[in-house]
Amino acid sequence: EVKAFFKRNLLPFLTISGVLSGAALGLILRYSRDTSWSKREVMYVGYLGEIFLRALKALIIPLIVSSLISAIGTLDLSLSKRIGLRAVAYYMTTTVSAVILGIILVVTIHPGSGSDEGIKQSGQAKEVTTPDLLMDLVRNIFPPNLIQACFQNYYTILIPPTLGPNDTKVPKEEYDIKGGYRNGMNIMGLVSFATCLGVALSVLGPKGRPLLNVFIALSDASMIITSWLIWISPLGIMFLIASMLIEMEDFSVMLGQLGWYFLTVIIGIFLHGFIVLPLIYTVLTRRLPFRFLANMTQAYITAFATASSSGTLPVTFQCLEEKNHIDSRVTRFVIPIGATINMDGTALYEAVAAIFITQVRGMDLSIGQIIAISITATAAAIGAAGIPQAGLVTMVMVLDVVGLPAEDVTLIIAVDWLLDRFRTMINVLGDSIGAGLVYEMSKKELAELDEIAAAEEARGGERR
Ligand code: DAS
Repeated sequence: EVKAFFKRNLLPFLTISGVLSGAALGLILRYSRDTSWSKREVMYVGYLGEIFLRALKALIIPLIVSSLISAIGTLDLSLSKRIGLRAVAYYMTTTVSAVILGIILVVTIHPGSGSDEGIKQSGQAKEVTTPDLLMDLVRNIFPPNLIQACFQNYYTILIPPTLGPNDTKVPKEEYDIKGGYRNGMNIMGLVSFATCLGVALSVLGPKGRPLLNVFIALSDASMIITSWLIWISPLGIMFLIASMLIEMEDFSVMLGQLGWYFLTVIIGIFLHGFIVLPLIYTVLTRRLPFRFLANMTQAYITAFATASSSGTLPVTFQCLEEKNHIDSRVTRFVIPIGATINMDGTALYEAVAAIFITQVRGMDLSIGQIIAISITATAAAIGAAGIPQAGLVTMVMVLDVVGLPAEDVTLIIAVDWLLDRFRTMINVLGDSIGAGLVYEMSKKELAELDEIAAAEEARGGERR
């Protein structure tokens, strides 16, 4: 019994020990000397982590495109519509509830009060306005060139490459300073195209089957590669966390208002992720969420280590299908969309950050402005990509709505690289619980679909 338990939980056990040893290694290295670490040394420490991160990213396109197309293509249209609507209803409800929770907390704790000696404007932000970001969204959702969408996204770079932990990991050439855009996958564009193609193949019926089979095979093959990759995640995560710790700014930035702001976001994120969402899951499925959450451990640890919902996608699929036995037609349909538009952690963070900055600026907000902030924080979270610090960029929309300039984001940038990891963890958790709920609500219809398919198969066999 004990042997079976360890065999079943070997990977999460290894991963958690990877996190702990990464933290220990990082702190020992960091405090082993008082001079700061050079970028080259940070790269050496994080080398294996970088390999793991890039291997995960390499899987994103084949996995997202083939999973969406094969999932939607194999479902009948009416069921796809119902599953899609259930997913979007859940996404909207949980994102808005996260924003409301964030606003209640930041107004209650009021982290921006007191004198502002703890807060300093650090770094220069590019002049970015809401129309810029709305144009980014349009360019991303409707990519004029699908091949280009595989390596070029339109997310405005707010802060030029600085010494922030995430930015030192992104080589300079990946910042196209001319357009101010980051070269990375345009996941939103690929998701919108794959959804359309999946629907088209479903409409096409038998004639589309040969192409659909290609995507089904590609999706399953990508999952096999994921199951190999996941076994190096403990090592990858360990070095990602170690390199993160040796290059982080010293904790003194956490004193004063920034520390209270950090605490407000963390309290909100954990309340939403580990109380509100599990409560919704328990009420709707009439089952306690502990086993479901325990089975997702690998996914949210990877989310924390990579700070990228998209990068964590392969692991999220694996945990949902292998551990929580969610039907792959549901996971491969709702997870790529959820990882792109459902970001509860980011929505809560954007509302808290914007109101915190108004508090530091000594501004009083009217009810109308608070409502405007909750709407734009929801929209900004939907528009944020599943890449590191995307939420920091789209927050410009929220600041804009209360008349604050873009560079005010530099007030909170010192702790953003760590908050990003926590909010990404909750983003992934929200997507996972969403998939679990949509599956529970769609079980019966999926079974009926299987019966029809089995009957057709039997009839086909008789005819042959
Ligand atoms: N890092 C983003 C993600 O991957 C979240 C954010 O930047 O807010 O979900």
